[in-house]
Amino acid sequence: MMLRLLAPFLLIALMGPASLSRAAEPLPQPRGGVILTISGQIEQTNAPGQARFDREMLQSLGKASFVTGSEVSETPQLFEGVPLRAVLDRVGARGRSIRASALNDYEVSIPLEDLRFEPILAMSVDGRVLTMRDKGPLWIVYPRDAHEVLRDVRYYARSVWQLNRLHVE
Ligand SMILES: Nc1nc2c(c(=O)[nH]1)N[C@H]1C(S)=C(S)[C@@H](COP(=O)(O)O)O[C@H]1N2
Ligand SMILES: [Mo]
Repeated sequence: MMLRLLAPFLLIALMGPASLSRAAEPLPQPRGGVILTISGQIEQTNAPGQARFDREMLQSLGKASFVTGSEVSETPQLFEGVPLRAVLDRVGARGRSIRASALNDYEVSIPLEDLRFEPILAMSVDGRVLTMRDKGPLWIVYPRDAHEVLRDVRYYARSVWQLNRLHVE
């Protein structure tokens, strides 16, 4: 009797955290053009060994924005996009670092500790959607003006523009 009463609660307790996490939902197929492909140590895929995202899928993961100066512009600009953390959570990334690559084959390794600075995948700057011509469609941007330590070539080098691939390792 007792067990029958408790069973539903036990079930909920067992399912709880995993079923609430967005990473548990299967990743849909992109309907628009793929602008970001994630590979490596990830739990969610929608192509063999890869998680592919179109713009809408990325936007559905959340919004983040900040105003900051950068290597590109000392005049502070408004960067808007999706938190890098939300994207990595969505694919169930498990690793220590990500290798970020760009359309121009630039590549850099970003330690996952950097997520503490809440970098974003910027999709627009000062309200203008980023095109490939101006460092889009995705640009990893750190909130430099919020943390003195980010004023460093290490982080500038991790500010990958024309980003199109992330490999979790
Ligand atoms: N796609 C891409 N992103 C990149 C780079 C690059 O060559 N290609 N260079 C990096 C380096 S080393 C720095 S210091 C900053 C500076 O960007 P800037 O050359 O536009 O000033 O961008 C980083 N992001
Ligand atoms: Mo650099």
